[in-house]
Amino acid sequence: YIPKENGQLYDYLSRLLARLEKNKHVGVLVVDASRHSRQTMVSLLKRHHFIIYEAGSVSEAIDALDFHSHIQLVILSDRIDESSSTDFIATLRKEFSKEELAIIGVSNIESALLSAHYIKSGANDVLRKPFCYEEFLCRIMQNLELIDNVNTIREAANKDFLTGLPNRRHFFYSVNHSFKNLPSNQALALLDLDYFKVINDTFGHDAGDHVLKHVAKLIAQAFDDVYVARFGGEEFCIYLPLFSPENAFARLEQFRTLVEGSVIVYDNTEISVTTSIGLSTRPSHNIEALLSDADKLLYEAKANGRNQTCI
Ligand code: GH3
Ligand code: MG
Ligand code: MG
Ligand code: MG
Repeated sequence: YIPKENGQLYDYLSRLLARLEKNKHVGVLVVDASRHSRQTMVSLLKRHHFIIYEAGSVSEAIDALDFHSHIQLVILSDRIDESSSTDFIATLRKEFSKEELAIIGVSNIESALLSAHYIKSGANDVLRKPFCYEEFLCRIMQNLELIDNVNTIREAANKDFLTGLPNRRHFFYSVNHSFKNLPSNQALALLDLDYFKVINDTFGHDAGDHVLKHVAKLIAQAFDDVYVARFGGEEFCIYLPLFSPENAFARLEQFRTLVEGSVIVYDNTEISVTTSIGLSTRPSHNIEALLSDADKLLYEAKANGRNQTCI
């Protein structure tokens, strides 16, 4: 128990405790050919609750990183056999960015250029032996906090804040990065809730938000095998690669009736909503062209009386 009045110390210790809690999910890989040095390092790290892995060689290290995706930190000694530490770091950097995997070099090489060499090859940090444990831990914490912060920012940049669905930006990014060329059998659906303004006007904006979250959750569940996004307002987009027009139409119609039949309860009030869908099945390599096609079809669905899928 630390009295709150003890301001700075209290802040420091509560940050430390929060970090220790997080560390239980963080994998740390200790790479050193010497078993004895590994053990020294491991016993130090264990006190900080990390999940610890050991590798005695470069190939063991690569295997560990391939197998355990929660490894966020590599402590790399210069005592490794198959290559120099800096070459090994450069190799790792081809696969793992500095923002997803921190590498801290630990070396007893007597060279003024030691840190420069390590950092140029891609290390996040370097310590010269013998080092002070307190500093070592501070540097570990600093690097892990940086990874956490980058992850937080990345998530905020990719997610729609209200619904938690991927946003428009992330939708384009992931579709374009998944396919060099879009497959010719594909479908893209634009969904727009019907008379949503009436829902807002009748039940209030918070109720409208609740409806959007509800529909988003249905979308995430029903289309967890394809690409979905909230495009803005009450409009959603779904990209179905490798789907025939018939199968895509069936999936969207099934979803449309699911929304139509679902009763959304907000503040003891039952709200129902329907959705209009424009479904493009053009074999185009251009996602923008598909979108503009789907938009026209969505307009048609609205004009024809809403609560329908136009293909
Ligand atoms: P239509 O059937 O033609 O699509 O009619 P509509 O009322 O759904 O369409 P309209 O474009 O006139 O209105 C959309 C409304 O969605 C207006 C806007 O205030 C509301 N809206 C947009 N984003 C949000 C949001 O994040 N939360 C809430 N509650 N409302 C939103
Ligand atoms: Mg509208
Ligand atoms: Mg609408
Ligand atoms: Mg709209």
